[in-house]
Formats: sequence, C-alpha cells, structure tokens
Amino acid sequence: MTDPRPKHSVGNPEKRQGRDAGHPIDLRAAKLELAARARALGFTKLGVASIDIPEDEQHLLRWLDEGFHGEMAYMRRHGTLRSRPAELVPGTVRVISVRMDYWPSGARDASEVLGDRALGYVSRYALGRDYHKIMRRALAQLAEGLAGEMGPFGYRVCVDSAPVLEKALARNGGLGWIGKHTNLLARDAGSWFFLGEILTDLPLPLDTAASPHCGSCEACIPACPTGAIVAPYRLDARRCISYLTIEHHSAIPVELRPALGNRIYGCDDCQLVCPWNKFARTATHPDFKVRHGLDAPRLAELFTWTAAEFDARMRGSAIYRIGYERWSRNIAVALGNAAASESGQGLEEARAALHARKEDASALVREHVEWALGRYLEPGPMGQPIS
Ligand code: B12
Ligand code: SF4
Ligand code: SF4
Repeated sequence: MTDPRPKHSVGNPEKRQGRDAGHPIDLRAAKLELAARARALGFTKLGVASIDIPEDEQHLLRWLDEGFHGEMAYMRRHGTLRSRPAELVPGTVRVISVRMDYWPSGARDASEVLGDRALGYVSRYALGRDYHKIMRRALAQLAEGLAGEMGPFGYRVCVDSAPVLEKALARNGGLGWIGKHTNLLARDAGSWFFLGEILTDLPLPLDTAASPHCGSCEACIPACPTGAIVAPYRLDARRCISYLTIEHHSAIPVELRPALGNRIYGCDDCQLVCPWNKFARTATHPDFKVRHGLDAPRLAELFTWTAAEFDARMRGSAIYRIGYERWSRNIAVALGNAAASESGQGLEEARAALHARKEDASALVREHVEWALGRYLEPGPMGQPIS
C-alpha cells in the first residue's frame, strides 16, 4: 500500500538560521534540532542514513523469488521501489529513521497468557491504539516543526505503509541491527519498538550504521512455533503466525493450525526469547496502553462478538484492519487448539462457543469452526476421547 499523501515542502523562510556551504539550511543544526524534537515527541532515537542499500536489495529480490511473501502481493508489486527511496519520492537523498517503544506496562505476563488455552494471545504491539496513526502524526509534527524553525524542505513521512525497506535504512542510521529473527534490535532498547521515517531532500550529516550483536545466539530460530525462520535472517512469511493471522486472507493451512496455539493476532515468540529484550523499555505514549482487556481476553467471550461489536470495540486498533471475518477465523483456530489443553479446564465453554457459530454466515469461518470442533473428537490429553 503506498502512502497517498503528497510530498510536503513547508516552512517559514524568514526563520532560516545559519548556512552550510551550498545549502540554505544549517544542516548540522537541523540534525540537532531534529533529535531534540524527536525526543520531545516520544521517539527514543533518531538516525540519518543515505539511500543506498544495494545488498539489502539483493536479499529482498531473493526473498521475493522464493515466494516468501505469500499473499502479500504488494511486496512483489513494489519490487525494488522498496530499496530505492529516490524512486518513491524523487529528490530524496536521506532517510531520517525514528523508533518508538510500544511494550505496554501493566499488561498480563505474555508467557502466562500463552500458557492458558482459555485465553487468546494478542501480539503486544496491538494491545493499544493503532501505531500507524500515532507515529504518522508525531512524524508529521517533527517535520513541520523543523521546517517552521529552519526553513522549507522537501519531505514525506512513512510508517510501515509506504514501500520502504525500513529496517535496513534504520540500521544504517544507527538505530539497531537486523537480528536473526529479522526484526531490528538494539543493545539499549531490545526490539519492542516501531520504526518510522522521513524521506527528505536535505543532505543531513550521516550516522554510522549499527553493528550486529547476535553473536553465536540463535535462540529465536527454534523458538518459532511454525519454523518460519528458515535460516538466520531469512523469514518465510508464509509460515509466520503474524502473517497467517494478519496478512493472509484465505484459509489458514490446516497443517499449521495446531502450531498457532492461542495466538489470535500476530506473534511475539521469537522476540520473547531474545536476550536483548532484557534491555527493552516500556511504552511512554499513553495510546499504547491496553484497551478492552486485550492482554488476556477469554476466547469463548471474544467469539460471541457480533460484527457490529467488533467494529465498535476495535475501531482505532490495528486489529480493526483485519476485519471481523479474519478475526473470527483466528479465534476459531485458537478455540480448536484449546482441545489440546493440558488442564482440560474451560473445554466445555470453548466447544459451546464453537457450536454457536457452526452456521456462521461466512464460509471461511464455518470451515474453521468445523475443523476446530473436529479437534474435540481427537484423543484428549489424558488419552480419552473428549466428546
Ligand atoms: C512485510 C512485513 C511483515 C511480514 C514479513 C516480515 C519480514 N521479516 O519481512 C510479516 C507479516 C510476517 C511481518 C511480521 C511482523 N512484523 Co512486520 N513488516 C513488514 C514490512 C511491511 C516490510 C518488511 C520487508 O520489507 N520484508 C522484506 C524482506 C526481504 O525483508 P527481511 O526479512 O526483513 O529481510 C532483510 C534482512 O533479514 C536481510 N536478509 C534477508 N535475507 C538475508 C540473508 C542473509 C544471509 C543475510 C545476512 C541477511 C538477509 O536483508 C533483508 C533486507 O534488509 C515492514 C515495514 C516496512 N515497510 O519495512 C514491517 C515491520 C518489519 N514489521 C514490524 C513488526 C513489529 C512485525 C511483527 C513483530 C508483528 C507481530 N508481533 O506480529 C512481526 C515479526 C515477524 C518477524 N520475525 O519478522 C516492524 C518491525 C520493527 C522492528 N523492531 O524491527 C516493521 C518495521 C513495521 C514498523 N514500521 O515498525 N511483517
Ligand atoms: S513472529 Fe512468531 S511465527 Fe513469526 S517468525 Fe517470530 S516466532 Fe515465528
Ligand atoms: S534471539 Fe539471539 S539470534 Fe535471535 S535476534 Fe535475539 S540475539 Fe539475535
């Protein structure tokens, strides 16, 4: 999905301060100003990179050739546009990257929720309000503030939705390294943060790329429930639970359903085991606070929501983007997986919730409900059929 907003060029020329040789804006001062303004807006780090990422482009092309993007047609459609910011926004010479922490303080412990099959696990990034809007607003304020102070310049803000290789550019701007699980992480921040960028025609001074610190650790690879990290730094999205529960529109492949466990929106396992997340910080932005008890919701209760209730409760959340049908599909799988629960508690409640939607209006949901009910006919945890 490309960013529909136009490239901006705003600011008050009378407020321009200082001059770098050949440039109307004092670029060193502009960078210091940006860093200070970014901190005030809640970003924990800002870095500047050039637009050249030829090696990453090669990795991207190989990833696409292998079909690892699955149903994410936009990844193939955009191709090398993603690794060439100046083709996306002509005139771009620098990418200013920022990170914002999202781990919500006060949320129920992730491993407790993952271990309780009566509950649904929602990725910790989606417990509060949709980060796209929060980050985009703050980035626009950052760019407008700088233009107001220093004078007009060309820019475009991006958060996730524009075709930009965000992690590679942020790495080159010094924000962290790409870990073997393929997320960006930093020694002082772990990986629980979002990325955003400003593409600009200002030739700001460059930062130094972050060096890698995974060392001999490979903890994230076997921690992945579906084996999606097929090799260090290489993610087959088609197997990734984040992809399957969020991006994938059709039926979840039957052979992967049991491995989803109770994960109903996104997945955090590869990051939960990462030793660097000991150094992660909690979110400071109030909009990342947990809403609607999503840190530990009861699956059976979630499955009673009507489409109207889903809309009313999830509007403003990233979850709203997947819509009621995919949300219901995911919960059906988790309710089916509850049949394999060690404790056996809450099984009747789960099965009753599934029965109530056997005749669901959506064929996709009906098929997943049928599969889930089938799991209750398999031998139970004590070797007894549960029927
Ligand atoms: C498509 C996408 C997905 C896909 C594919 C993920 C992926 N790794 O590509 C799916 C749906 C699976 C996904 C899942 C998640 N995503 Co996502 N996703 C994106 C998106 C839109 C594009 C990523 C992309 O370009 N992939 C293309 C492939 C080629 O890139 P790659 O796997 O990262 O490969 C790079 C390296 O690994 C390396 N590489 C590749 N192969 C090889 C081989 C060797 C030998 C070497 C050395 C290197 C190497 O080079 C590649 C290019 O830099 C970005 C936003 C953006 N515009 O960048 C968000 C983004 C990456 N996602 C994000 C998040 C938060 C997540 C989840 C954590 C959400 C969740 N909890 O469920 C999971 C994490 C899953 C994981 N382990 O990566 C954040 C990551 C923040 C961070 N700290 O890194 C981003 C940046 C969004 C944002 N603005 O904050 N995502
Ligand atoms: S997000 Fe989950 S499924 Fe995807 S690679 Fe990480 S652990 Fe595996
Ligand atoms: S778990 Fe280990 S290998 Fe994986 S990203 Fe973290 S440090 Fe790197």
